[in-house]
Amino acid sequence: MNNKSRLHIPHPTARPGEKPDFSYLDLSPAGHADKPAVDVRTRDIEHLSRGLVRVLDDDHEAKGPWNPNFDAGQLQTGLRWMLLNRIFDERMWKIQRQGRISFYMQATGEEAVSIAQGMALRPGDMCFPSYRNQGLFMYRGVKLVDMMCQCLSNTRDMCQGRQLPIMYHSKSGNVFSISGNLGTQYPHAVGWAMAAAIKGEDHIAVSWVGDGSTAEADFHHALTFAAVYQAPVILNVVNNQWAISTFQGTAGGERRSFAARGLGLGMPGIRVDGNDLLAVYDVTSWAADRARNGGGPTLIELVTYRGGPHSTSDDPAKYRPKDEWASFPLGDPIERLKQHMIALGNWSDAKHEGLIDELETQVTAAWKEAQQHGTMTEGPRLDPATMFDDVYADKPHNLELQQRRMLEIEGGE
Ligand SMILES: Cc1ncc(C[n+]2csc(CCOP(=O)(O)OP(=O)(O)O)c2C)c(N)n1
Ligand SMILES: [Mg+2]
Repeated sequence: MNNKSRLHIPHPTARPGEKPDFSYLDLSPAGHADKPAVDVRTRDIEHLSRGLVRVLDDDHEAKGPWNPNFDAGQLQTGLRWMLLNRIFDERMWKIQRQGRISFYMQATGEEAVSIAQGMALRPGDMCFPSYRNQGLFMYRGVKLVDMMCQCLSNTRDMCQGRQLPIMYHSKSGNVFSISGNLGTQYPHAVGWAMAAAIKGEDHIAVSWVGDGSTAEADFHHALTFAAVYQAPVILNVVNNQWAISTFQGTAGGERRSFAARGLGLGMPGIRVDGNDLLAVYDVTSWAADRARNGGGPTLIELVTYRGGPHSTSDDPAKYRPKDEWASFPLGDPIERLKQHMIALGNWSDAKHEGLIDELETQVTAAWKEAQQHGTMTEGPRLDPATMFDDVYADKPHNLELQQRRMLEIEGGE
């Protein structure tokens, strides 16, 4: 036997107890990436899928052509919403640990994705989010109390108790329902964008998946349709390095960047520092302009790090070093923006603490209000008889039977 073939099993660079090792991450210095015109040919910007668009440098200074030159108000808006996202997540985590909701997922360390991209889009654009885009729901007008009531499956739950906690939607905010089946939002977004193009609208669709979800067939189908029909869509891959306990290499990130996934189809890809609010905002605005001007889809890879556990159901200490987040070279998006604002002279530690207090109070008030509509242990409760409504336009026969049976049992008691 002289067979040299070997099955390659990707392994993360560090497991629990080992020193975190991010040497696999290609980093470009802030300000280095060029910014092409929005009608550039894909073949002329292939390098942007390999490099990393960064604006904020390690000394918290904004640099280069992708700097959106935010004024103090815009910087504060970005900081406020990212902080709200984090404080909300921290509170919901505790609430789950107290046994008052059954499940939760945080976006810790990834807040710049939802907030910067939310800021770069227009209200008429349609968003197809993943479960880590709660910041986007907040930014697009969903009240905290309504998000909490969804997690409580109580009488004010927007899903009327039919969904897992965190599966929000917002019709008025143009944010599609979160799906538990990974990646389904990608073809939905592309289909919506194709319809917008057929109707001659200038709205675009935007979707998000994680690094792990790029291994789903839906991801690839969606890319093909988007490229073939030049759909006005932004397809985001949030590369937070982990997919529950498997690292990004398991989904195919070892040899080429996720941003390069569309190149074979002629779709441009841009790899961006996902923890840099300014860079994410500007890259998203560029892709939105390109789509609105008939340039078709763009794939954006947002390089970030999942600072917390995957969800309330797992323990990352079992599969990655405890101090990995602290060693992540792109840091924490909130801390970086805060330091940038302090360096500019329009922010301070005292103002920051004041803002945290204000947002904590807002979250506490929302939680008080949410509980009035019922918790897992206290009423009021949803009427079980309504659980068959609003699922199918035409109720299937088997559900009719089940509903009748339930009413008989209830009536008999
Ligand atoms: C089709 C499908 N397969 C598997 C799962 C179970 N699952 C839920 S989240 C997840 C990991 C996804 O990781 P990634 O796409 O990187 O997103 P992240 O959680 O890091 O944001 C898996 C395997 C699922 N929900 N749907
Ligand atoms: Mg991931």
